[in-house]
Amino acid sequence: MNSISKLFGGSLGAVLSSLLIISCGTLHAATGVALREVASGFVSPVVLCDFPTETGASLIVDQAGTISILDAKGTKSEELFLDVRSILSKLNAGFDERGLLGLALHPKFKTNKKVYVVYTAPLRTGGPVEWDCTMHLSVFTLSKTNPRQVDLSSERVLLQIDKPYANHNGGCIAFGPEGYLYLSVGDGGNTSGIGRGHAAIGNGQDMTTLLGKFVRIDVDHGNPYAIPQDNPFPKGPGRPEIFASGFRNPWRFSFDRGGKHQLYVGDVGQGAFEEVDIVVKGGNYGWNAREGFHGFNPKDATKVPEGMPTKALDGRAFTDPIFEYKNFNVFKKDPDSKGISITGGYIYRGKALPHLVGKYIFGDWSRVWAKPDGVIYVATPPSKTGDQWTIETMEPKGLKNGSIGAHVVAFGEDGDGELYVMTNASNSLIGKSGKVWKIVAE
Ligand SMILES: [Ca+2]
Repeated sequence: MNSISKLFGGSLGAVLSSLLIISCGTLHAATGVALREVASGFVSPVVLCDFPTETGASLIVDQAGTISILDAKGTKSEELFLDVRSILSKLNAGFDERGLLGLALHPKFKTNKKVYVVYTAPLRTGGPVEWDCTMHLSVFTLSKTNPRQVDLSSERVLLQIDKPYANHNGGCIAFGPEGYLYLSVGDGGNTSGIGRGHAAIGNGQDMTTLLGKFVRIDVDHGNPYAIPQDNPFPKGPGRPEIFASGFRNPWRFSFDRGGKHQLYVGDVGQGAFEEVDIVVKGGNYGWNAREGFHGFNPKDATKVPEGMPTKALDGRAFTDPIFEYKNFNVFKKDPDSKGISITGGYIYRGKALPHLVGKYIFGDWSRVWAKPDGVIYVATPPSKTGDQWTIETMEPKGLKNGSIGAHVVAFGEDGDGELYVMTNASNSLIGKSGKVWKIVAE
């Protein structure tokens, strides 16, 4: 008997209880879960993915520049899978969005041993004066003598993207279902899509730069890569690598391993709205003319303009997000505000949590910038086209108000489709507070 029935007893209790279930029926579907710590001692873990040559093992990327193996027994390797610390741009002893940001193994990794990595390197020779760094997309190969280690000297840089500022890197990579490599790139940094290195129309809207875009390339052909002939603009104008445009800081994306294998991304907003997009070929997701479902004024990010532009300057229609939520920075005391910076996640397709199958699990960095008050959210797709997604706070067992007591840096997915949340408790690249938690049944 539940507590309401206990309190009122008999049929009245049953009626009240069912009313409560009706009125709150969708509010707590995100319970029945717990977070189990599976690895610690990281600075700030940003990627977890399957390591297919060892059953049950995963690779974990630390933004500070290292990759470790977590074996099937849950033991973190002493020896590093890859260590790029010597080739990274110098990182702040404080908050920093640069570092080692992306990892993807080639779909035929077991035979070709190719490992793709994204990191921020020092500004390349000849890079624009006063710009900050150069983002590298590189391929490495496994050591010929050690199957648990990448050969650092095997690096081949495939793509270099100069960055005017240190922030808004994106830097997430994954192979799509058709075998092409996708890379998310931030708008160049600073704030509101303006300043040094930002086009007058905003980098997200400027098709001559890869900043503020999703890039798609064919790493199996060409030198160093080929442009897929079904890219939306294979012959220009602008950069033929572009798959989709109009992003600010596409921080973490994933392909749904089930369903229609769609590409989901969390695009970090300026201060009013955080959003999730399903990224399609040729889509323009609006930044910096739009933030979520709203207009955006780069000259005053604190006021949401009336009306919403529906078309870019070149006439292309903007693509709406699938959902947005309010940001505390502008909507300080609004009960609908959910956070300050979205961390994109995954559609759950595992076995351990049947009630989450088909839902999008994502998070927010923290409800208060410098305080470790990150939250995990569960978004449920509408059952009817045209209806809204619903967003609930995940309430892992033992955690008050959904707060996980750390910043939510990223999510990961293992070979079985089970999900992990990666956290950092220092809001910086100082210390070793970074942890990896598996989302498990309560
Ligand atoms: Ca957008």
